[in-house]
Amino acid sequence: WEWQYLDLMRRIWEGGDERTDRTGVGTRSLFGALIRFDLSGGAMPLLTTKRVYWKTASRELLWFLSGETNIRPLCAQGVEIWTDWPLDRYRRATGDELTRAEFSQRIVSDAQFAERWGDLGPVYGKQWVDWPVYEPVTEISGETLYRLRRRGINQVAQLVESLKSNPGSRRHIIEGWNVAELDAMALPPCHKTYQFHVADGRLSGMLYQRSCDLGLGFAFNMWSLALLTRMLAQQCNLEPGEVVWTGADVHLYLNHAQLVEEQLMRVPAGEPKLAFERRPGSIFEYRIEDLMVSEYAPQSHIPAPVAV
Ligand code: THF
Repeated sequence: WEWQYLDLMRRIWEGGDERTDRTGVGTRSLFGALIRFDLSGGAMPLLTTKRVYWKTASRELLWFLSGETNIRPLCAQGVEIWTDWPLDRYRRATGDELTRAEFSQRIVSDAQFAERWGDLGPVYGKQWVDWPVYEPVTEISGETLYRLRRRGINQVAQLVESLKSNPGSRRHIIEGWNVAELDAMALPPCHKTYQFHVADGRLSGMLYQRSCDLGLGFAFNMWSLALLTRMLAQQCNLEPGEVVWTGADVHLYLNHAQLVEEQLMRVPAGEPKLAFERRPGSIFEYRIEDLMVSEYAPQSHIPAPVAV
């Protein structure tokens, strides 16, 4: 499968449309791509042509499932993949030029500081497990007044229920794109729509990603899609089926030239596997220690800067 990734990378690097993007870095991009992977036998879509920090990616997914939108629990685990956005905001607002490490340390050690500067707004975690709902409370001179319901919709819990009670449904969806709240998010969701499908006792998962950083984010996004599908399958007593990743604006940042050129010279090797150490009581109770990856002997990590 990894050739699908490398071919896409080559196609974009050699023939993608060059465009200026939000971050000002510049990209080459292609609109519309699809990659499939079969999860049978414990297989996972983990790149072998560079080391991918699958624990970091998994901690991010568990953080989404916890409903958190503050980077504090991530920083406390040494996960810095979301730190650059709050840091950027902090620097702009205060003119304080502290380093990322100092900022992250402060987020961990100072709860008030974290509350003030560490929140990303109503991003994935919020929308996945607490999508806001308004309910009518009263009518005053012909106008209905609404209030925010204390608990929003837990899409993930509802998904597990619907997979169990109505597996044949074509509505097994988790949606991150809450139009009304986009402005309040540090970054509107990239991996915005997940859909699941049950056939022959197998659970497949599909992701629609509106925007994909192919050099950096993709490895994480593909891993997380597969991990989420596997966790849901375990919870619903289904066998893992396939994952189908689709990307709309799929791009390579121009400052990822070294990564791209190095990775395109490498050849995939090995078939990494994932097993769960136990079956947690619910989809919300997985811990990093529950994940056991084997047969992963990747080539060396290739660092690349993240565009903020
Ligand atoms: N913005 C951009 N420009 N690219 C992205 O991939 C991206 N995301 C999330 C939100 N905005 C994005 C953030 N996710 C890394 C990985 C995932 C990220 C952000 C950064 C990253 O730097 N990975 C390094 C290792 C980092 C580490 O473990 O310390 C790598 O080499 O993989 C895509 O969802």
